[in-house]
Amino acid sequence: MSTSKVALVTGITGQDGAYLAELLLGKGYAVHGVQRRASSSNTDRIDALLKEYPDQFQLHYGDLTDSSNMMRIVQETQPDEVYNLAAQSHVQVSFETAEYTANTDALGPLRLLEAIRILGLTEKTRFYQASTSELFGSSPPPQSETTPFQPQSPYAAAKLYAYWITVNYREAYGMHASNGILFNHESPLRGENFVTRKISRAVAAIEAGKQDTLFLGNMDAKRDWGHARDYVEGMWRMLQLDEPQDFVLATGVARSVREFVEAAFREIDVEITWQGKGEQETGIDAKTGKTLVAVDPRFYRPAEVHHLLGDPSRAFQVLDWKHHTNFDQLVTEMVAADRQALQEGSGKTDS
Ligand code: NDP
Ligand code: GDR
Repeated sequence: MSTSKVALVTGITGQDGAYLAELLLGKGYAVHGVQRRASSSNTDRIDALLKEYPDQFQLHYGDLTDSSNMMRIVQETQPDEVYNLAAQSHVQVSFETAEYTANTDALGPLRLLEAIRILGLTEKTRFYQASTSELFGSSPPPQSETTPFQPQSPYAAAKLYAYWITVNYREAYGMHASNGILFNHESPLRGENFVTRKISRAVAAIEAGKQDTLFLGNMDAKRDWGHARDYVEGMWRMLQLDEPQDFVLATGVARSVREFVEAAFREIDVEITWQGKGEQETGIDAKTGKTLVAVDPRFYRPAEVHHLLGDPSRAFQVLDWKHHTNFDQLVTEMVAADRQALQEGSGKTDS
């Protein structure tokens, strides 16, 4: 299918930005991405796409904390669809950078919505807000679109504002604005300090003899982990609906961090057995007796979200969306990619 539509994607250099760009470019969209200025290159995830689609794919320097810049980019690009993926997206980091996180994650979407409104584009431009399962926080599982929000971090509190301002602009100005309430989604492109990628990289590095031990925080936390490639498809489907609505995207299966560790080590034929409890817990290689996993309380959070498990029924019914990659396939793909990166000499081992 080919289209002459124009999409503006913030957060283009992130994990989801790369998968979404690939999807939209493949559908024939002209894609404009917002890139932050950085002292060294931050376009690794999209460099291949920039080469492959030189006429369809263009980057603009920008930052969600800069209203006039957002206004200019929206004016210049006149997008049919805006995907607001940009965020300070790390929950633990948000406790240390609470004000900055609020500025980017709460006021950033407001700035974009205001740009669309002030430029008279409310009829033309559809808006996707990257909302999150972190909004549910301590609400017991399973969580759906009707579950009360109980945010547990500055990140989640900022995203709560973004969620409601998106609903508000939909209701107040009739905008086609939707929230995707996405549960955790991962991939080989996942940032290196999120737990899944930290684990997959460590497993590859331990196998290669480049790392001794993987240090983690709370291993009891449970998450509903899917693959980013599946989730960007759901984002796009939301903006193709006649009526804007909010949707949970999830797999419907939750696993603990500990289970992710076990599955990842199985990929290199290592069986982990656990000893001790709490801060004393260690993961031992059942064959060699070596300690491969240990707890470092530095990775504990001031407040934790213990159990996220999504109910994606509405997305299945209305969007005809379902995940294709399950937990085991996700772990296999991530560990394989990090093993290959190490073999090719591009794997960093600084976790
Ligand atoms: P990443 O952390 O991989 O990417 C975040 C992107 O936002 C990067 O491109 C980053 O740029 C950019 N960015 C950060 N701050 C600013 C700013 N002030 N102005 C402009 N751009 C900025 O996140 P993901 O791709 O994983 O997630 C995409 C979105 O979805 C985020 O909003 C996240 O909060 C949300 N989300 C993610 C989920 C997940 O499991 N992945 C689940 C639910 C929601 P740079 O590369 O320069 O740092
Ligand atoms: P999360 O993802 O906080 O769910 O936010 P993350 O991978 O950071 O943590 C998941 C769980 O693992 C526990 N954990 C650790 N986490 C990290 N990062 N590092 C560790 O060493 C570690 N040890 C244990 C955490 O405590 C937590 O319980 C992600 C982000 O992508 C958000 O932007 C998004 O909104 C949500 O997912 C849905």
